[in-house]
Amino acid sequence: MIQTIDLRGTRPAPAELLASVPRALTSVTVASDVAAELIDDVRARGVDALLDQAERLDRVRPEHVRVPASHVEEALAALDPDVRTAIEETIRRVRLASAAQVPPLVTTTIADGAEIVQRWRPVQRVGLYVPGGKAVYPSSVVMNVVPAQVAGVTSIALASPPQSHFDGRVHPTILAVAGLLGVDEIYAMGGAGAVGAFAYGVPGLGLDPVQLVTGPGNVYVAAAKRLVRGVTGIDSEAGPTDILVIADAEADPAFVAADLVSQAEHDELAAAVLVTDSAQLATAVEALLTDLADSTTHSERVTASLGGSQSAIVLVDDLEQAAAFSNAFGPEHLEIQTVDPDAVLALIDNAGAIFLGPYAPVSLGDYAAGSNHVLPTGGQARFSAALGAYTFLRPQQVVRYTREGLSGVAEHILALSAAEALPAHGDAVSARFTKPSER
Ligand code: HSO
Ligand code: ZN
Repeated sequence: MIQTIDLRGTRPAPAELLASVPRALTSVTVASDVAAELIDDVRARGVDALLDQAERLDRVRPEHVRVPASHVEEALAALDPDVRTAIEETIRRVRLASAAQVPPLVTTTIADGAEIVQRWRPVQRVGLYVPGGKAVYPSSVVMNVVPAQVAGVTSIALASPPQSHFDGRVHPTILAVAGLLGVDEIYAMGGAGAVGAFAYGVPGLGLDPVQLVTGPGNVYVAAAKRLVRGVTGIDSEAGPTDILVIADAEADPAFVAADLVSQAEHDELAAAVLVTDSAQLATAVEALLTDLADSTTHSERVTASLGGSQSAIVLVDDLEQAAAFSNAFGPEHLEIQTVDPDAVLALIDNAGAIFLGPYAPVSLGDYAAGSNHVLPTGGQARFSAALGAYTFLRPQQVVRYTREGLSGVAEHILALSAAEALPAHGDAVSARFTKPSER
C-alpha cells in the first residue's frame, strides 16, 4: 500500500530528494479569492457578516458571537474529570518548557560609555484561532494560549467556529480548556472571516484589532492569514501534518508503524515517511502498516494518507543519507529511532520538533511532553519554528551612550554622513560637542 523508494547507491541533490516524496498539494493561493471576500465582508458588515458566514459555512447561526461567561462555566462543570486532569498536567508541562523560550535581557558593552541592550517585549494583544471542523483539538488551545501567557501577552482573544451539534456554541471542550486557562474573551466565529475580525476588529462586538493572529486552520484560514499579514503579525501557515521517522535495524518495527499511523490518522493528506538503512526493518514496517491501516478506527483516512504520493518508505545506504533526506524534507515531526539517536541529531538542521529514541512517540509531543504541537508543516521547518513564547515576543535594541561614548565614535559618524551626503546627520552629533556660545 505504501510506496517504497530505493535510494541506495545514489546520491541525489536535496531538490531531487524532496521531489521523490512531494507533499500533497493544498493551494493557499487558490483559496485566496474566497478568503479575501470573507474578510472584506466582515470589514464592511461586522457582526452581521460573521453571523451570515456562520450560517452558510458552519450551518448554524450562533445566538451569541461573543461567548457569554455562563457558557464557559457550564462547559467547565461538564468537563470529564480525567480529561480535566490530563489537560491540567499538559498545561503545567507546556508552561515549564515555554518559560525557557523567553530570552534574557542582554547588555553588550561596545566601548567605554557605549552599551547596546537587547530586551524582549511581548505583543499586547493576540487572536488565537482554534479550528472546529474535521479537527477539534482542545489540546491546541493549551498549545496556543500557554506560550502567549508565558511571554506576558496581556490581552488574549480566542476564536473557534460555532458548532451545529452544540446549538451554535463553540465546542464545549474548547470552552472548558479556555476556562481552565483563564481566557475569557472568546468568539464563536470561524474560517477566514474570523481572521479578518481579529486583524481589523469588529466595533459592534467590542472586538479590538489584535497585533498577532496564531493557530492552525484549514486552507482558507491559511489564505486569510497570508492576506492580513502586514496589518497584523501571523505565525507560520498550517497545512496537513507530517511525520518522518529515521530508523535503523535495531528499531522496533511495531513502534515505527504505530507512530506513522498516529499522524496519518489526522488527514488523508498527511505525510508519513520512514527513512531507513535496513531493508529488513522496511519490510517489517510495511507489513505492519498494511495490518494497522485495516484495523485502525480511521481506516479510510489512514489508508489514503499512507497510500498517497506524499508517504513512503525510503531505503538509504546509511544514516548520513537518511539525515540528508530529512533535511531536504524539513519534517514537521522527526523521530530518530536508532542505536545512537544523538549522533543522527547532530546531522539534523531542519525539523519542527525532534523526538529521540524509542520512548518519545509524536503523540507524546501532541499531548503531554511539554513541547508545543503547533509546528511548521509542508517543509516550512526549513525556515521557521514551532509556536513558542518567542512567537509572541519581539527583540528591541536600546542604545545607551554617554557623552564619552558618543565622542569616541563621533568622527566616524561625520565621515559616513558626509559620504552619504546627509550632513544634518553629522550636525546632530557635532551639536553635542559645540559650546552654546559657538552655535
Ligand atoms: N499532531 C498534530 C497535533 C495534534 N495531535 C493535536 C493531536 N491533537 C499536529 O502537530
Ligand atoms: Zn497528532
